[in-house]
Amino acid sequence: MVSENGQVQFPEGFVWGAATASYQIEGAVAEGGRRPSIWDTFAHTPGKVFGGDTGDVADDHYHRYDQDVALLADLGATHYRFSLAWPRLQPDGRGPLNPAGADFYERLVDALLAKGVQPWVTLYHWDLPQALEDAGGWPAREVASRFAEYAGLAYERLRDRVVHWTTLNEPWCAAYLGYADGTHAPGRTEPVAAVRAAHHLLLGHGLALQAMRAHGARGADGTQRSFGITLNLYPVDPLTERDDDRDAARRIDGLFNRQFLGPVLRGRYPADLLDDLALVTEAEHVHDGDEQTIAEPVDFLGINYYSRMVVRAGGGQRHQPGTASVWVASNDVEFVSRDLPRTEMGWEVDAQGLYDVLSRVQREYGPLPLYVTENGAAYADEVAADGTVADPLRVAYLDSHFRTAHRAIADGIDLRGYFVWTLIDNFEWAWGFSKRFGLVYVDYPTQRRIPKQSARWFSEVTRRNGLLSPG
Ligand code: IFM
Repeated sequence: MVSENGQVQFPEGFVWGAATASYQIEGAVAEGGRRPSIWDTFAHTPGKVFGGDTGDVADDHYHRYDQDVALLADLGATHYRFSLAWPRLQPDGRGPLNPAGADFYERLVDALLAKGVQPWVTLYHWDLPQALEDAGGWPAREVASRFAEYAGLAYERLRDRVVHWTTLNEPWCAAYLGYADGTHAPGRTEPVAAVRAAHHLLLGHGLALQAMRAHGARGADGTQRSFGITLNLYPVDPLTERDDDRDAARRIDGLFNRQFLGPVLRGRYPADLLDDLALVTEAEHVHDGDEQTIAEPVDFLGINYYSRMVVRAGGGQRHQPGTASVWVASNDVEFVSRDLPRTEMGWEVDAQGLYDVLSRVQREYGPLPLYVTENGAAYADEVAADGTVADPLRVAYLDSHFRTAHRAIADGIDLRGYFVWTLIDNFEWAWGFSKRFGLVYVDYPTQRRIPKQSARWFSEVTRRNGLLSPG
């Protein structure tokens, strides 16, 4: 509902949350039996992460989770999306659960439930056990089975307390940043390996759903568990209606969006994507029955949205051997900047893009329940002399995106919830601690948490389940 003065009201029961990921916040990388992940190795490799930052301590959330859960409760969050660290639960990526790791997540989940915040688990947010990378990493088919084993064990342990289960976060990033351009762990620059990694991540997703459901899809109280995946999706627009620009947009959309939406929600890879990729690799790594496994039904789709891409055809070769690019078999495509405000990541602020993504998914792949599992912005926040942190740009960013989400719901899109990225400033991957996305500021030397202006604003949104008129 939108009132005449611009106030908006979200549907009753709308999920409001904040999201984080294990390696970005936990620290304690050598405690409780945890062993290295690919991100520990990568961050400790000189030159890979800005400023030489690592997740060794990060937000020290492993020791301070009680305080962080209290922050969530103060925000009025109904749900908290966080990831389990695979190397904490299965330090070498195989075998029984590590008791100390499982105890940590039980304590966290219990602390959330005690404050009335529902846990929303992601099984994989990029911290692959290093031992599995040493055995070939995601380009090796075996890792998909290892992931399913881990998912089944984690689910068995926590399913009585956790309703929502997400297999993967942003498999495009894990595959292409990790194995094609090497800007993320494990830092490999092998286009064929990246294509295989994407497939094995998706196969792992399908196998993990089967493994979890094999334990029963209900909790001890008889209520249904809910399973899904989170994809990062952007609209991809051609700069002009020229055929070559439209073809460039088709190819980038295929790599970024449809490579994942197709198999998960339609049970097949788009034929045009396979044709494009054939320039680099045939799809012999896709075995009979794999697409059926990947299409194991999901109960929801999580969407991470940050911006839009506008592209045009370039003059170069589609495949330039030796080029470390995420745009496998589309090295020629050029990305066009627009005259829009940008966040500290350099990402253009484009709230309408969220509407376009949600409506496209519902129209072409739905109907199915959708959640925005991440959206937010990095800005150069500073603590003022009076100890407060004013972040009006983040408030404006979130306000515009929440209003867009509301408009989508009013237009019949089945959007059920929204998680802000992120609860607290944290380790922003290759950018280390130099980018702040949090609703809560973290003073890293002291680990002091300071709720920003946006945190207070967000708690009003959750309390009202809506937005006041702008200005
Ligand atoms: O910090 C990341 C998160 O881990 C995955 N999605 C995008 C965020 C901002 O870059």
